[in-house]
Amino acid sequence: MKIGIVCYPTYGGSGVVATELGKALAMRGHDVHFITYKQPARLDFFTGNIFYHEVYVSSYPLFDFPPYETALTSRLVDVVKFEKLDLLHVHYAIPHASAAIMAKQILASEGIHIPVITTLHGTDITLVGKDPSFTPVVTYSINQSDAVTSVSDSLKQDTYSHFRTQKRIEVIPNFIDITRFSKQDREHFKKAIAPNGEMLIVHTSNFRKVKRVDDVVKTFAKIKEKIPAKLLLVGDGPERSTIEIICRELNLGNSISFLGKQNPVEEILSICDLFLLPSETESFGLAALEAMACEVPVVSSNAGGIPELNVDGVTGFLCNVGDVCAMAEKSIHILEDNDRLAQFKKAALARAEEFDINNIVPKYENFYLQVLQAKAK
Ligand code: GMT
Repeated sequence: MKIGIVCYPTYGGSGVVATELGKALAMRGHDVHFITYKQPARLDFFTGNIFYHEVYVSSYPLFDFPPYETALTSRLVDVVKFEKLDLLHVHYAIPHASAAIMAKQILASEGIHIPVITTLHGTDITLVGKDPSFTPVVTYSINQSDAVTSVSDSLKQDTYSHFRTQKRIEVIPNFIDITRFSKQDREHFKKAIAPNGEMLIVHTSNFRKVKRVDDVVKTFAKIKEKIPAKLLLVGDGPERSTIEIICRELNLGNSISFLGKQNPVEEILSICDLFLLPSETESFGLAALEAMACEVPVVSSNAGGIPELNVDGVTGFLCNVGDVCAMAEKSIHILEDNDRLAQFKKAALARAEEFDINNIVPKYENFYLQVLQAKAK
């Protein structure tokens, strides 16, 4: 198949999933065309069947807001037409789905019929998409897509409750490449960070409000009262300065390291004992899956699709959003007994293996075939 993939090229979960999917499809023999405004962060190798088409938005003094969606639409029309693509798979509804639908309509006027598959990732539905300023366009784009997938059942239900749509939504969860994300021997690194055998707690995110990173710090402060521990905060974003202030106020400066954006995140996860994910909403929790693949149990909120990944009492624990006392109590329960910790680590890996890339990518491939067959009828 010749597949066009549109996504955010940044470190965000939707971009990571889209890029890893494209790479895996290319490895399985498909031609994959990425159409994005920058080279996707995870597009770290090229083969003869991976192509990258940059979307260039020209500037003009009149434009306070560069018309990215228009430029993307035009590029999609161009790439579909000249590369003879079989389908477009767009990740994150805003503005990718609406741009693809516009491109589809332009191409149809020229007799070219390109199926559009939209994958909903989370905040495009639960946060941004339901903002009234976007709702009509997101609803229309979902309804006009040839097919729609969501990354969890929870997100599928959220889509039905926030939008006027009866579109069939196929749930295809996030996935992980277990050959890349697996526990690595980094004992020297662990000794440098935790010289006295402290437990290492970790959180990775884009430091947006929805991640409740302040809850991570508050939970950590409570854990530290009972267990010698250090906290590694990986990633960056708008909340980071506020979080740094909270850490100073709680006098936690020496116990918390802000590592910023890191590419080889699996090397950091490999030395950690517990992952905290207290999100307000979370459609799936790819960051938690990455941790679990590196044998790190997860104490999380029970928001959105997290319970579809993190099994309460087995791979970690689920707590109500904002209940930092419960999160600290459950974390201590896991960390205070070495045998119990080992059991949770083993279970986390076993659960992560269910989401291995080799189990999930064929689901997308089969879905594409169904869509193409329906189009051919
Ligand atoms: O987590 C983020 O804020 C980034 C966001 C994205 O779209 O880049 O992630 C969303 O998509 C991921 C991949 O499908 C999911 O694993 C994340 O749970 C989801 N984030 C939220 O729902 C907040």
